[in-house]
Amino acid sequence: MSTSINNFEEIMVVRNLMTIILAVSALFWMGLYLVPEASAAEQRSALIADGAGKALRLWYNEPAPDSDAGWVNGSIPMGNGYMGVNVFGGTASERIQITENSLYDSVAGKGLRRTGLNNFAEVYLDFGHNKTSNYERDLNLNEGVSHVKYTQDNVEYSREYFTSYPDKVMAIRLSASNAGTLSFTLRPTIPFLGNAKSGSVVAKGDTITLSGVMSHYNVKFEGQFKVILEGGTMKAVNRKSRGTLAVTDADSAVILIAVGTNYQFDPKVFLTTEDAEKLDGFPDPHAKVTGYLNDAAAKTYDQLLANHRADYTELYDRVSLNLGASEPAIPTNEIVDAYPAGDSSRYLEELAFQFGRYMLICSSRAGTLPPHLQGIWNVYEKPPWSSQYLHDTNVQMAYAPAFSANMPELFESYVGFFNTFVPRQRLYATEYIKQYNPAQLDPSGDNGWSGPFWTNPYNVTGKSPVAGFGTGSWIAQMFWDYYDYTRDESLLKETVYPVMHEQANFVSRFVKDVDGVLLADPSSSPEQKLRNTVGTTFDQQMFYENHHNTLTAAKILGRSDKRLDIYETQLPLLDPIQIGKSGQIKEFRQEEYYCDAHKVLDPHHRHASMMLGLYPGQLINRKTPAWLDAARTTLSLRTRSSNIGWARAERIAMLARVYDGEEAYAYYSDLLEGNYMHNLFNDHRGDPIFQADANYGATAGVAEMLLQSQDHVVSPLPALPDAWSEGSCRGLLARGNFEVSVQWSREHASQMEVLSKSGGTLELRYPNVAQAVIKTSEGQTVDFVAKGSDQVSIETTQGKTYVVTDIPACIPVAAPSNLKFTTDGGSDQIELSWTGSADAASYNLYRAVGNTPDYELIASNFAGTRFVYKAADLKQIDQMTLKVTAVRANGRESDQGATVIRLLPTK
Ligand code: FUC
Repeated sequence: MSTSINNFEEIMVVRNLMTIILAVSALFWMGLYLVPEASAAEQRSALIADGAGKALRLWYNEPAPDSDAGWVNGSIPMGNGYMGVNVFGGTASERIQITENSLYDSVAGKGLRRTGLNNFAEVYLDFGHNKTSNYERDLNLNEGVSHVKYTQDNVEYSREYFTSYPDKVMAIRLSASNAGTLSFTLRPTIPFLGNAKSGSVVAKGDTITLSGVMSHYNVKFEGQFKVILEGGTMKAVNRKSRGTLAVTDADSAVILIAVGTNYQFDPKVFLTTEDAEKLDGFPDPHAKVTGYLNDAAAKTYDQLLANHRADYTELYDRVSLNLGASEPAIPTNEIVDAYPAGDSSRYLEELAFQFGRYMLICSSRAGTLPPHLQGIWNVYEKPPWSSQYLHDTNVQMAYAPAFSANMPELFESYVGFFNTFVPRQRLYATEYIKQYNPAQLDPSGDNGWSGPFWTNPYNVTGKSPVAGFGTGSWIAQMFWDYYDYTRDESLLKETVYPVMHEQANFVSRFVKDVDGVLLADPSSSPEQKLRNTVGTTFDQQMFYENHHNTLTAAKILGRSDKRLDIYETQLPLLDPIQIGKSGQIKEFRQEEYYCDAHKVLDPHHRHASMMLGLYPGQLINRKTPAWLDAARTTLSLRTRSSNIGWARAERIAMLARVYDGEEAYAYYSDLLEGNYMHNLFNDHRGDPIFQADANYGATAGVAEMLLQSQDHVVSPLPALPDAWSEGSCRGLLARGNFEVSVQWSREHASQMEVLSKSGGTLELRYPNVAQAVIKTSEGQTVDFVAKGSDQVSIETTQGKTYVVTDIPACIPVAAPSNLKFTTDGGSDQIELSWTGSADAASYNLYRAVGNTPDYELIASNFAGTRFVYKAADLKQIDQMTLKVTAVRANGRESDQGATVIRLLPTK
């Protein structure tokens, strides 16, 4: 596409208008600058008003009901990687449910709910407070701390809870406003005792030890609960293997909780075939858990809290989003119920964005198991889909916000898990190459690793007809993103490159030559019912992306080898995108019109796997405008009808990537309205079934609305909806390790800041950015090269912040619509007509033949809303996309156009 050039006069008019807007908005934002205390968040970016100081809180004025329904809808989730915790906040009896991600039973049963991950402990604090008033409980996202407070018998009781990653414990502080009025019984229990699980709870001194064995994998588990009192007395009572600690008349108390199992990140777990022997030789968790508890108990509560805060806020405070909401006067359940009506919709949108980040911080920490379908929270004996790891969307969605929402090191949790199961995948890879393409087999076993589908901490299934081997390349893409966002070369060398290269190795041996292209066989598009076919777009796109990224990484590291040569030869033959007769990106090669490949296919399917090159991939972007238009068409054909949480979350991002802020926002609204429960857990599809992926995915989707960089061009505010006309965001991460903050007013960026964390060239795209003022944060003028009016290129210095102000407003040019053929008899001449754009002084016509990614310009700057297109090859070309764009008098062209597919009429 041609780049539009601006008329200078228009810019000046707009500049004057902008001066007024900027002055008004400066006054508006100054109000926010005057927030009295400068928090750590404000110090990060002194220039962007980000609403720091505003508490982002979930709060309620009653406890969550003591039931499964209360757990899923009302309890407050916490976690530190070592344990997930759901706090109910009861007053007669507090219930704290604990999950440990390695406590597994056999994966058995049919249907949606199967045994698998088990509930670790149900812990009760019996207070007998039945006549309470002024009740409130909350979860403060700014600090990762939860509270309960109420009054009973004129005493104000309060409790504070946090789960600490650095100290590996949960800590609870219980206080009372009057000395000597705190009495309770601590009563940890083991849920679901029976054949599969045995154990006991023993109280001794100030500590209760809960321990036992989950028999299928011989998982030994232990939890310790220590009570530290100020004033009062405590008494250990043991009745029938049910130990309790009764506290009487204390001033205050602290409870510390540590848990663990004998599970380890060791490939032996996956390589041992006998389930009961997988953990053989690993030490009993007693010493480990005792160590966690003793180490924590050697510190004061305040020290533990300070450690937790420092660890948590270091991650959490990197990013803020301010949509102008103020702290609501009504509890979170009412906000959720009222959404999208009510005064607090913006607040819920901010809250849900940060809640996804919070959940990832809770559930994905280095050295601990990564988040599964339910993150790190499970109350059931038969959790949905066994709480496993699914690699056909769910795991990848969990990690989507890790990079864009600036918490890349949280991916270390997955790295540890991946390294544990990948040796098993290598064996599968050899098996599959032997089975599907024996001529390509490396007899010494150097066949790479193949993509898994279902995984749990103990076993990984090989292939599945439900999804093709593209799952593996999709995993490798997360590794690539880990590097591409952080630009840490030693990470690339040690951690990322080997994973990508080995995945490409498997793929390079697996694909087969079919009529000159290299296709996956067998191949399935996730969850669609047409299975074991050839060359689905899912597999082809994922393979293409990984081959491409591996070659890029090899160049960065200066590597060369024989297999890299093979990947290079194969890359152009992987045929990742095919455009169908509806103008759609085909999901299946046998598809002609949208979704007509087979009657078993669901045209409204929740998965949109043929679009993964658009998001989270990088294949379809502004530099492939014909593919981008096909992606837009496909998204509208897929419709908004799926009510599945994660699918809605994924579409937020996909629509953002085709620059449709309104539709992206519509999906975010659908998700918040239709899937978010009172505690903000995502209800997968209304059963209610909690699934964490949409929580993580919503955050990633919103991040894509605010910042994109898939083509390595840093693009702030690419898909801002009208509902967010005023706002700011701080600290989102772009590829290239650029940290980006933006403040906007009337949907126009008034200030952008880019912190260059690794140096290098910054390509920055924003309408009219080439006419803006660009300085360093120290006020030095910055040299840049303008690439048209909307992009600048800056050679950055590591550690410097680049501040962009005075960006002239750009009034977008409305696109034409309704492009159609007035006459087309299959000759070398066709006549086109369209509905004109009020902004157009003239039009441009383009065409893209077949599957080509780019358009060629056919005619430019012609007037009227009809065009007779004559070309000798029109008689020969089976399929092409035609596109008309509007051009304003100043030369600026509409970002989008009207498209139509031209099929050669069959004679
Ligand atoms: C995939 C998805 C479903 C669900 C399940 C756990 O099968 O298609 O929607 O998320 O995983």
